Amino acid sequence: MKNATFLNPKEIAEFYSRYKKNVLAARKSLARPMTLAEKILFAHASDYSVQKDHPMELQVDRVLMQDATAQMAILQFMQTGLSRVAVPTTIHCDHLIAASAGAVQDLLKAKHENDEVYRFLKSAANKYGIGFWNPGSGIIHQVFLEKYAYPASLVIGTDSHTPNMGGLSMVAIGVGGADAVEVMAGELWKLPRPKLLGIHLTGTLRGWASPKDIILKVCELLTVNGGTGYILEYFGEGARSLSATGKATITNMGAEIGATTSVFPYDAHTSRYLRATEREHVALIADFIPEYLQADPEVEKNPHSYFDNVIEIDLDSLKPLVVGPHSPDISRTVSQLGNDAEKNGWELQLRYCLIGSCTNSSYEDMERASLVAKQASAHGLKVKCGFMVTPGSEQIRKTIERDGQMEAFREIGAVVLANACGPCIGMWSRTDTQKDEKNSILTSYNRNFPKRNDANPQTAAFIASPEIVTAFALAGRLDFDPMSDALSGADGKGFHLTPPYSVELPEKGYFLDSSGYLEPTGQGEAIIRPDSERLSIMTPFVEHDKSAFNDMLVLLKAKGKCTTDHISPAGQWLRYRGHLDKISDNLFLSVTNAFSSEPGKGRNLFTGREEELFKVARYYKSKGKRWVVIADSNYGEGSSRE
Ligand code: MIC
Ligand code: SF4
Repeated sequence: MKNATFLNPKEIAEFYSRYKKNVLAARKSLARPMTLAEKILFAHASDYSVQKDHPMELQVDRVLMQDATAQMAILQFMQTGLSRVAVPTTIHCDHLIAASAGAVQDLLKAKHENDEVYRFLKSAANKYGIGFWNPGSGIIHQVFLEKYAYPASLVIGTDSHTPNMGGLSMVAIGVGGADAVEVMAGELWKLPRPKLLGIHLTGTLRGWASPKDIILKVCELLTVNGGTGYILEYFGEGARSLSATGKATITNMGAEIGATTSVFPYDAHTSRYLRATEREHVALIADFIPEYLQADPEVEKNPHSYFDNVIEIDLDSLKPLVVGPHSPDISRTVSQLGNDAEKNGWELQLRYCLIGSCTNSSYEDMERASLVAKQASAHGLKVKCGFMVTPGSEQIRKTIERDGQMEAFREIGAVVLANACGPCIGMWSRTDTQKDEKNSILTSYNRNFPKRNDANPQTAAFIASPEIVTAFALAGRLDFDPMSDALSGADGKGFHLTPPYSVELPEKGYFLDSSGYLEPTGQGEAIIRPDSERLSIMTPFVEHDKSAFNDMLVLLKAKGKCTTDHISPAGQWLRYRGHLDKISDNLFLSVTNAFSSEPGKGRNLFTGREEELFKVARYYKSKGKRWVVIADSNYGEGSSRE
């Protein structure tokens, strides 16, 4: 078993015997049926009698970090003076690769430009006993799902889409680097006890509807902050009808509604996925203890007694959706999009369609999208706008290269990007539009707030499933309905697309690949160039006494939506994620301040000048004056930046 290096069989067996014992003890102590999220949390808790308003102290099984957030986390870990991490940890290099010409050139360029950051992360990983995944090996969540996920485990990751792994029946939560460092240093992890929201799925998906549409529906129903403070637990016959990777699409995007995480019960799909990805030893045990990997039967029978809130979604009647622009909860059916676009004056011509990202780059996603592409090729039709494909990992890339999906994409005119985040996080050297030019794009990603993909506030970004995105690329227009409108083939004859059927797992098995992995040796030193512009060694923070918080100046009062992307934008700033002083120059750049006319600005109370907030903050610091920020309702929601 090749993957034994990733999930040691002996440790897995020990984990499940401990887990079972802990669930039984918690059930006895609570003396009532439990949901799955409760079983996993209580089995990892130091004390399951904790009151609802007390934080739980949890034993975390694993930590994962991506290259943008890992820099600051490792710099903090170095302050602890420890020689190795206390829990298994991995670093995945995916965020710093900019999309431009295509996979090969883009990867070479990224390796050159980020050389010192990669060197630092690699050397630190080696020294501190952290597994390291090289740039190009895949997007953090896809690689983790393929190699490290196992049902009932508890992981934290320095990326807000860590809940992706909830699709494999585990509790996976996105955190900032400081939380990760505490766990890596051997501390228990504190989590305010989440509330529970049950999502009852009935029926089965039909036609063009896909798992993506389930989560887009949840976004519509709950809105962008409706999940705050909740774990979303899916259940019902509809939940049992979905593939493991389809479930991961759904739990991934729970981040968009502010949910702590989302989780699906274990079933035959999960088992098949584990077996297909070299984790048969996990499936063998999990298949034997299903009652520990799902909610107790009473919960499904009477959900309102066990969840704080319950919503129902009927999959039989679910239609494919398109959300956006600018927010994932502005939703309508695909068929209504044309009308909405005309009414709102959105550019009808699509400039780009992009599929992939950690949310939708599984084999099943690529297969369904490629079935649409093949229908077009059969009629000699190519895409009518830019079309980019991001495979989620080298394993997926090699498998779809072997099985022909990649060829199908190329045939209709796709550019294949590196196995990385790319345009999903604004790492996109886009040249077809002028700055501030109004235009429309459609992606299968998860976030679509202004400037997210290309730094242009006038780009209207919409989100849909990969197969719907591919269908739209063939029409090149927002006012196209793949379910009823005909496309015109090379011979001028019209034809209709038929909905793609699902192939859950590759018939010939995955092209298994771990070539991008480096096992740590525990040797060497973390390398930082003394003159570095990208990395700076940190100095310990001073401990504050309470009196330090008196008589402070108000730097800003946030008004309206104020996510981490308003507080510390990404895109070009990803460069400085390892340099505390330089990254501070993007502080609050996009925040609307109740006391000033332009976003990112505020009044300096000493000089009376209105200027960038980071300049005001630096000025106060130079005068020894402390300052405070007054937050609005969703302050700090979104990404995992600290
Ligand atoms: C994102 O999707 O916004 C990111 C980029 O992955 C962030 C992490 C980061 O900014 O480093 C996230 O989701 O946490
Ligand atoms: Fe990367 Fe996009 Fe996923 Fe964030 S959401 S981890 S940027 S692919």
